[in-house]
Amino acid sequence: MNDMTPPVAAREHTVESFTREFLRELNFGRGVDLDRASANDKYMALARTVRHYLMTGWLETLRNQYRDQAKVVAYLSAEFLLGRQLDNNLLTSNLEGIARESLDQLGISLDDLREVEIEPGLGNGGLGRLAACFIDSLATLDVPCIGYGIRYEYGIFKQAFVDGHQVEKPDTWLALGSPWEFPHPENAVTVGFGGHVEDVTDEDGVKRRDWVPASVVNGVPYNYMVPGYGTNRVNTLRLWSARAPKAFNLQVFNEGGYEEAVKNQTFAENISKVLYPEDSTPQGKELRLQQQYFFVACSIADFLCNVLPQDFDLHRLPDRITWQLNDTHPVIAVPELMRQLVDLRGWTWEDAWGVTQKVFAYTCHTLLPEALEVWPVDLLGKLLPRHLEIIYRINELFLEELRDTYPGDELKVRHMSIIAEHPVRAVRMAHLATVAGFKVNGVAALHSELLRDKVLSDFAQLWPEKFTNVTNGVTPRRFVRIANPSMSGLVTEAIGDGWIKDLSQLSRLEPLAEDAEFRRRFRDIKAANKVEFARVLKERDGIEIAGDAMVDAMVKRLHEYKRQTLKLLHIVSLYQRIGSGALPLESVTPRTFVFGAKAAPGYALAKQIIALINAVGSTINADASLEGRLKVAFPANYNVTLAEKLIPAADLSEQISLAGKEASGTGNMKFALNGALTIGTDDGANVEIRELVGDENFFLFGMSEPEVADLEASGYSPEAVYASDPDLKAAIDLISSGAFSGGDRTLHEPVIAALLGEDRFMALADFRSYVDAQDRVEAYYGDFEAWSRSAILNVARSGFFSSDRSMVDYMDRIWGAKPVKQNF
Ligand code: GL7
Repeated sequence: MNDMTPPVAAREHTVESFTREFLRELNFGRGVDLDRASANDKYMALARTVRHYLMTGWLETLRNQYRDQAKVVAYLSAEFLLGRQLDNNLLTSNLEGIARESLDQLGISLDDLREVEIEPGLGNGGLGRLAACFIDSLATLDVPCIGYGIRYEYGIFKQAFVDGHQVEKPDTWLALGSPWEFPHPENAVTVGFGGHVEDVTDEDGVKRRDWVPASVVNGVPYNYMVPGYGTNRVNTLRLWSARAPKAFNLQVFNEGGYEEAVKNQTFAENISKVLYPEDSTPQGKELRLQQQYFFVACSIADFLCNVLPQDFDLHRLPDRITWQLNDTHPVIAVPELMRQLVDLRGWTWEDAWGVTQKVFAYTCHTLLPEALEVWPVDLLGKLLPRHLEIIYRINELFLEELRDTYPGDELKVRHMSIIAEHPVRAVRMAHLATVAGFKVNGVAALHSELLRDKVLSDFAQLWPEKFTNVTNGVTPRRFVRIANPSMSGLVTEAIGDGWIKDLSQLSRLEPLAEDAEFRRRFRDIKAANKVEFARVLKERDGIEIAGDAMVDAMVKRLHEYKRQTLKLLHIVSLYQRIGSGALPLESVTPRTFVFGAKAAPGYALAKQIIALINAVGSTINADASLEGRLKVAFPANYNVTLAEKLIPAADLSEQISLAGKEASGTGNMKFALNGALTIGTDDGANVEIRELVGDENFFLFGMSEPEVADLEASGYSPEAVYASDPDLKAAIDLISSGAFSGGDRTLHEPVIAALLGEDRFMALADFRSYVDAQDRVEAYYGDFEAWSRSAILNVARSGFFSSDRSMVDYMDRIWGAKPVKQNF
């Protein structure tokens, strides 16, 4: 140890020293005595204590970073959906046992303090959670990485239900303080917006373009520790917060012009005010583009000026960094780096482009055409006039190259252009990313194939070597070890704890699927997890469910392509058939249908679907004739914290998107890893899950992607399907009759009209196949030994879905970055 070591050394892991530190934090950090401390005081003191123990690793990682000058992965993402931090940091600092004992001795329950933490919901769903899993894995694998993003003051909205309808409330996650962040206002970076571009000639007579912004905003970095598991490495997540450079105009304020005086401040601080509650269908919002440019400009300036040594020769940039673009949100980084090199450092265009093309790689996360971001040139030019010029120039050179390669094929040139002409002139961010990036990847095997063959096929023909796949993954620390401690204990008892860092070791559980005693213990754990989930639902939402029914879960954003309506039609059909006597109640397995879903606030149909799910739920839950066999539980505000309770309790995982629409899915992986069986279509990563766990341990249904394409081409009539399937017709008619809306036939009409009219995502076409698969589920679930065997095999065969594996694939196929072990 040297004299730079912080006061509490990482190695000093005793209950006594922990207690000392905790009390010191309480007294000196919070200014309270133990007897008068609130739960928040105690949580804060605990968090600060834990953070001390990680500090040595963090400082050492930073020191090594400067010393080794190793290649760094900069993960640029508008979203990091972190979830609670305390549990993860207790795990990585190996302090859980010590903290629990220490707090016990003080008469405090660690579990109570855990509940105090409000999770930072700085993401919409899968894409944001993926970013959080990736930085966890990179730290665990000892790979130098900086996550760059936005410190939204308000994260994803808090969902409430009023009469079954979604109401959005602000997510005040910072209200009680945030013990995990380290603000550094002294390292603020300045970012410009608007204004104009002019020609200037510098002292050496060199002409260049000079951007004169109309306003500037400061980006203040907030650093978060990203500790690896089983290593001393602690990487950094740097989130930017926007501030006005000049807080306000005192003169105007003193004259009583209060609003006028803080105008600049409002403009600036709005930029990091709130996470856009969009999922897959971005709206062309000016503020969103401001956010994108804001965090990207801060991050590039930070890396070039603060992370790299001052004398670093930027021609060697590709040896030191890959900027991984998490979807198109950060793609404005491309012209920003060009501006940094050409305008600010006087490089030639060719040199700058040569370097730029070697440092960016692009991950696409969608297949929906409407989700591919485009920015109208009017807007982009108004906000970032110089960047628009640079984009035009990139495009001009790209189109020249295309015309050389495909002489006379103007149609192809138009299709591939970075600039779209219709309906308005706009920049296609996915094209810009593909042209500038040295690699483009999809997020599951099928998705990457469809990207290559459909969405970006022209580009894949031109540059086949650019395209690759990296199937998503999830961190086994949070989603198995922390979320499911009992199952983790059982697994560790059986195969040791190596699986936590090397999830492929789960395959060693395979033989135990044949062991009756192991199956019994596995089942008992699932049963106990259900009881715990039921307790949480009661306490959190006042929802009562049976502790022993089958838990059938569909949790994901509300989107037509994900087909919550298909799940709903199955529930309504069961209800209808029971009610009509076609299905004897005694033959129905007791089931709780759990939904968790937020709808984008502007997505009217999604909100109507939520209202319908709630309406069906209230009716079914109140119907005494069902004797409680069917229950619908739709807790509001599904988030990472609730996921960690639900997933370990689930028996059945619903992954029922229309084939060819879900890029990957990651919830599907979390469920399989916790021993739920999947009912799913051949879509996204479901394809790989099924291949690995085996057909006999997966309930496949529905059309394949080529079948969907064929049906689309030959003309799809939802009306005809409705007319030809009596069960489907009866279910839809029951909804239309007003059975779930107190006789009101109009209330749910828009949902029904969307299904019977266009049914864009072919829920009706897959209904029969889905219901048949559900019948197979029922039958199989009755054979509890067979079901447990399949559940264990799901766990044993899902090790591939660790985000550690994803990171190794990114390193091999894209980054060329290597682990750097810390020796101390
Ligand atoms: C998503 C995809 O929809 C989802 O299938 C994928 O698992 C995830 C991570 O790759 O990315 N794309 C997207 O825009 N969101 C997603 O969750 C919000």
